[in-house]
Amino acid sequence: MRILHTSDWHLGRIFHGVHLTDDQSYILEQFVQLVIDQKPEVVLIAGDVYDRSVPPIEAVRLLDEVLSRILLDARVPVILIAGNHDSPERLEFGASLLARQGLHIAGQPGEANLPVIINDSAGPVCFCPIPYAEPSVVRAKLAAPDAIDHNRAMQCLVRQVTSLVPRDARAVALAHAFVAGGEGSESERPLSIGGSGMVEASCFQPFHYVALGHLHQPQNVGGNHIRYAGSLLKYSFAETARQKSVTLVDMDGAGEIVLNTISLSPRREVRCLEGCISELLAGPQNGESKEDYLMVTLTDQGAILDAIGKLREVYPNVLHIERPHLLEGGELRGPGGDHRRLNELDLFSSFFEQVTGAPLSDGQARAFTETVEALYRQNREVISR
Ligand SMILES: [Mn+2]
Repeated sequence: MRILHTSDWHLGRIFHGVHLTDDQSYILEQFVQLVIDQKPEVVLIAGDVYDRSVPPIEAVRLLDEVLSRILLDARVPVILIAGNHDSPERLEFGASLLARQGLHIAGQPGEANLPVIINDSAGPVCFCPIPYAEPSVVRAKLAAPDAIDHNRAMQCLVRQVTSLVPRDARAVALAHAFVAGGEGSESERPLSIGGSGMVEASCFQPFHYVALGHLHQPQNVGGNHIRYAGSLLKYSFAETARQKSVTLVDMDGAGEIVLNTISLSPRREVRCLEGCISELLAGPQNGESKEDYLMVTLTDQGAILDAIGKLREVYPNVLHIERPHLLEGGELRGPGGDHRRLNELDLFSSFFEQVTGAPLSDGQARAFTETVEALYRQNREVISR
């Protein structure tokens, strides 16, 4: 059984003010070609298909086109689940109609998510879709009062879906979660503000392979068979050093797997440049493209008039400039270091302590966390363009 695993496409993503749809379209063209060349028996997309609950029209069109080509031209079935960025209800529109064409969509957890069975010469492989869901949703949908955190919720979801897998069948899960031991990369939205939001790798013990989404760096966690395929593109400047890829999984009749990662080439690289402005204006030195998306760290000490305008004459896609010398010892840098690298709770605690002189109490921290989590939940469903 040959499986192509990808995730976190984030169609409709805006990166420092730039709509990435053209970049996503460019790389998905290669993805479709890969499906045609490698002839997998199924494509798995492990959540965060879209970047937000109401995606831009261009993103919906792009997904429509890509899925149509995979299903109708390449004739390969697709299983996809909702991630924390997708609207579960909107994503699964038409799910039972589309399933007859080989497009299996799981937006919400529950009994409708039957395992998708695909046979090879050794027998059936059961693909178990486990869409992302907050613990409160799992408690309500599965009548599971013990789903008090993400880990317990995942245990309930796995129990529910594996109860439908025949004994001795090979089983593959698709899930969207933060598995303990995984490494984040700044472009994921946290699943929980106060608590850990993590699930233990041991939740996935019943499966021969676990196709994960959520963390944007391709990586294995807790063994070879539990894997994040990583995001389609680099969605933050913290990801410049590492390569993105999709994962090709070959499974034998006993459920043993061999993994291969395949890199796709983006239309524009995401890179960081550092130097003084006069050096940088000389243009790229090592054959890099001027069109790349850049974050520039300027080492100059003094003021520079319209630095970004000057840089954009050479590098049209400079998206962000850092001026570390302007911050050092100044008022802009808070006591906790770089504020953009703190989570909401730490950031607020530091602000609170500065203003009141007293640390945030446990009760206050809880109240803050509940409020922010409620806002995130609301945001998932709010109409925004
Ligand atoms: Mn994601």
